[in-house]
Amino acid sequence: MNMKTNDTNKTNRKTEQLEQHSTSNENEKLTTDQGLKINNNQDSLKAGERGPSLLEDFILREKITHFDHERIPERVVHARGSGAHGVFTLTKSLAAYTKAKFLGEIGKETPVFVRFSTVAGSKGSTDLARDVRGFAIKFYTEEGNYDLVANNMPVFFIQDAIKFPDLVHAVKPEPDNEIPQAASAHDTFWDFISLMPESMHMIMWLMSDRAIPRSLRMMEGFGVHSFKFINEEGKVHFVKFHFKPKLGVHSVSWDEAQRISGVDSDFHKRDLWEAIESGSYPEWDFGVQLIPEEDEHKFDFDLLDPTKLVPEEEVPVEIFGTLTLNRNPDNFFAETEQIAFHPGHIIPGIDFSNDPLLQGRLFSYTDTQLSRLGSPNFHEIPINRSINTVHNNQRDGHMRQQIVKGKSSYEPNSIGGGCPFQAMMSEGGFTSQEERVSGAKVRERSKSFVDHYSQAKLFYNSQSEPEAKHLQNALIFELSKVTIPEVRERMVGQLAYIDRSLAEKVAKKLGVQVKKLEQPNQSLPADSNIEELQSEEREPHTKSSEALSMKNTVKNTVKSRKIGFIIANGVEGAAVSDFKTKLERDGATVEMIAPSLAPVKTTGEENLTPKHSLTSTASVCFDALFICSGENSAKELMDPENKPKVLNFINEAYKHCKAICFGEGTEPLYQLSNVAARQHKDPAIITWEDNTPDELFINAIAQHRVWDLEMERNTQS
Ligand code: HDD
Repeated sequence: MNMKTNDTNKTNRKTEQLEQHSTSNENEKLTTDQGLKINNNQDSLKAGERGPSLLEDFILREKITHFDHERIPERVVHARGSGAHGVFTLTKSLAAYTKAKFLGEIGKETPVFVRFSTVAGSKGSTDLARDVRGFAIKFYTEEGNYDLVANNMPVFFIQDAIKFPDLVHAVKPEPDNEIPQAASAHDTFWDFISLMPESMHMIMWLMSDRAIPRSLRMMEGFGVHSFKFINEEGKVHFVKFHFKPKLGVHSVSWDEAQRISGVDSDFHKRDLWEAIESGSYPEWDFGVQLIPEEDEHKFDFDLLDPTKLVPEEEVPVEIFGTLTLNRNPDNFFAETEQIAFHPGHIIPGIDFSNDPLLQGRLFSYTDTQLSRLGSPNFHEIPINRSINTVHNNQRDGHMRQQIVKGKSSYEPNSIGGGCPFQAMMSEGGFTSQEERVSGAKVRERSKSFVDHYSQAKLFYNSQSEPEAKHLQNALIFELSKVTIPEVRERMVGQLAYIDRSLAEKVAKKLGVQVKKLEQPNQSLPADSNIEELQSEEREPHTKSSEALSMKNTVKNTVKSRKIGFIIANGVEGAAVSDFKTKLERDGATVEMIAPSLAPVKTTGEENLTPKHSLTSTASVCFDALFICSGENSAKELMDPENKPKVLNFINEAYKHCKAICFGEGTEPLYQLSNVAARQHKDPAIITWEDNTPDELFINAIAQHRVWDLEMERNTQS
């Protein structure tokens, strides 16, 4: 029995099902795939000890053959992922809106597996790429699997699935030289984007700090499309899905992101894994925006347009449940890699809208699994199995697992007693929502999809000053990598429709002019009256929205924040343990960093064992630093060998707007660092002169970063 599933809190129908397919090698003998015990796994069978290997060596052949075939194609997008098991708990009933059973009964728990991902990079690329993050959830409900294949941004680049291959080809490494990896900062991406004004709203999100999250546990999740809820009476509501992290939405700076990519390119994967292992389970509030079917047309945008969000000021997000991740996978490949999501996996009470992006997705996901997992039987892979047993007449195919008894595999039949039977609606049988549709067969975009700039403007207007500055810098960074001046200029022309001063600031750094575009909207039919349909003056109903700025996020907890304690011989043992206890009491994680990995002598009885040396880690791997009290330890840290490294730690943390606490006796280090040059009170710098340093430090860490002082901190350093 696997240790992890012994925990009764995490045992559910899905873990029990997975357990039947799990194995452990503990205390077992090595065998071949046929169960034959192997006596020598060191040498191949040879004709004489220096002779050639023999074809007869079935053990060698089996081992090498399996190895030769152990890679499968990576996902064409979202290749790099991190996953975890968990539970979805309903806290308020949605039965008035949907007949989906897992959303009906308060307290109901549904097992889930969540896979987070970056989009553009390959499987081995860095976690800290500037990119959208996937947030795909498989709910193992009693009515079958329900997949919500979501992202950490509420809108998308394109309005119609027919443009998806173009979008992905543009962002992926360029086809001639396969450069650059996991980055949108290159010619083809911006060439495409500058010709696709419908992507402007998403570009604002992508260039914002949302694209460089501090942690996968500190991101929002959005279903993007409008979906439909249908209740027992057949009443329909449009619904937008939200997941709001209980730890708040937080990001790193771009400079930090680039450093993290070098120091620990698995930063997000490790962070998620360690948080779950330590029992600090990531949690999200599950919320929905509900729009009665009859209100479909009451907005100044089309609910079917995936480049638009419904401002929370217009339709509030109501919270109905909690998503908790509480168990790491046992095997990355078997679970995180082989899981197969599909927006078309729905259950009674939930249905699709006519969003043309969603409609195209409904084809793509099963199709891709066939090439990725190699068989129409991918639903039989343990992680993909429904907890509701599967009964149908699908049969055979590569790697079929289920042994279906009986003679008939067709319907209707009399030989099999007519089984399996169709289910009536009252028995949970799925029926698509009855909807009247009419119209000429046309290959066209609805004119209600034409306003591409208002919500881009809304997003930009809603950013706090530091956030807007980061967004601006992101555009400058990305577009500076574009080698074709015409593309840069066209992109700046697009930005001018969002915000003139943003365009001007970016243009200045790119060495181009802000010019009016001759044809800003290529997606319109040639005979459209563009001036009438899309005015650059057009403003959204909502001029700014609090929910769109991370400034207004949760900032009252240090739970799971990683604090680096810099220590050396002679450190004040009592001060270290006091600070550590207080931080850990509030849920933070403390890790010791010393000049070497050797045990550190304190002024007390106990030695401290550092987890890191000043060489093996960097300040970017921590949320805050405590330069631990002690005159003697400060002296050791000022050794010529240690001093540059310690100062680099402090100066970098300072530059990245983090909380830093200087203990008693560390003034010499403080004076040598860039922190000493500060001219104003900085709430995130705590020193030996403060009365309640522990409280101040904890409060500063909870604020995440002092982004407002970024300019000041950086101009001094
Ligand atoms: Fe997609 C994977 C999310 C549009 C085609 N998509 C994929 C994953 C996520 C999303 C989170 C990773 C799932 C996993 O972890 O295995 N995709 C989205 C969102 C979209 C979106 C939120 C827009 C609102 N996707 C989209 C379109 C198409 C695809 C328009 C094609 C027409 N997506 C795919 C895919 C992938 C995929 C090629 C690659 C691997 C997979 O499906 O299983 O089929």
